[in-house]
Amino acid sequence: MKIGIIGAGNIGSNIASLLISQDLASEILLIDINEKLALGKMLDLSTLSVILDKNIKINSTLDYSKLKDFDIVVITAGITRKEGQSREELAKINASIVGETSKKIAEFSPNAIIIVVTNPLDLMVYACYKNSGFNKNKIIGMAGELDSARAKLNLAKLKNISPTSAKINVFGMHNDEMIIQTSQDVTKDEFQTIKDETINAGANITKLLGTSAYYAPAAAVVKMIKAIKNGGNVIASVLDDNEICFGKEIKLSKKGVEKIVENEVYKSVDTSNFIKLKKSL
Ligand code: TXD
Repeated sequence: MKIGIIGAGNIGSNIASLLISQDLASEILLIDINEKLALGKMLDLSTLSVILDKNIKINSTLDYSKLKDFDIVVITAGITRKEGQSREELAKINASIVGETSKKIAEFSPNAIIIVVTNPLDLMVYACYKNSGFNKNKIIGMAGELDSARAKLNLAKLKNISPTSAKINVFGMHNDEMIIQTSQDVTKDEFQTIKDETINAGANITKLLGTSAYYAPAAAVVKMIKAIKNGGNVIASVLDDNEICFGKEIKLSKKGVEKIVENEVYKSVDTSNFIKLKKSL
């Protein structure tokens, strides 16, 4: 598969590294407004591919015409929230970056599946949809897999079980209003603790690193790419018929979203803020 990555920063470059090590791409193209950064990452990743004995074409460019007929394009391009900047301001700036990028993807890779990573995630999926003109089933946002993994870790810690056996998922918006669902036996207090820790997980990492998490977000994107390649279910942000977007369980294939797995929790998602913000983009 030919996989393009727009934004060769922390998440973008880690996605590339995982794709190389797991033999998931025949070709990788990095595009970043910071041409030097993309070139440097490309050279480092190319060397990594030789060390791992992989034959993968890896390039970097600012020229979108090189993104011709790619199968999957991941958008991580954007800016991070500066001090004093409101969520609305960030949404507007990143929506214009994601919007421009989406138009270019549509021009050169009209059959691609787009995975959006840039925050604020659900709104950026909408911006991508509006600007690419793609069908809803070709655009998916990564957040639910990341938030669910964080919830699994928190449940496992509390119950002293292994995170891989923790039965808990996160749906809805990728913000403080996320909806957690578990079939595990937890008390009300335990549930609240897991919820609080999951909501704060990203901010805690940012406090420690001075930048947002990137290993886990990159791995979550790669999980989605595997589901596209081999078929499989993931939690991802997808648009509904009312052009509202939030995290749901979906079945993926090479054609994109095959099916949304219905779940009663979707009815309890508060979409009012999303609707307000999408109008302001
Ligand atoms: O769950 C999730 N979806 C997320 C999302 C989890 C963690 C972080 N999340 C968001 O992903 C984060 O808030 C950012 O909006 C994106 C990317 O995060 P990353 O940590 O990779 O940010 P970087 O390292 O700053 O990389 C962004 C790159 C950087 O190299 C910029 O030069 C580039 O984007 N950039 C652009 N590239 C191409 N075109 C344009 N216009 C552009 N603008 C910035």
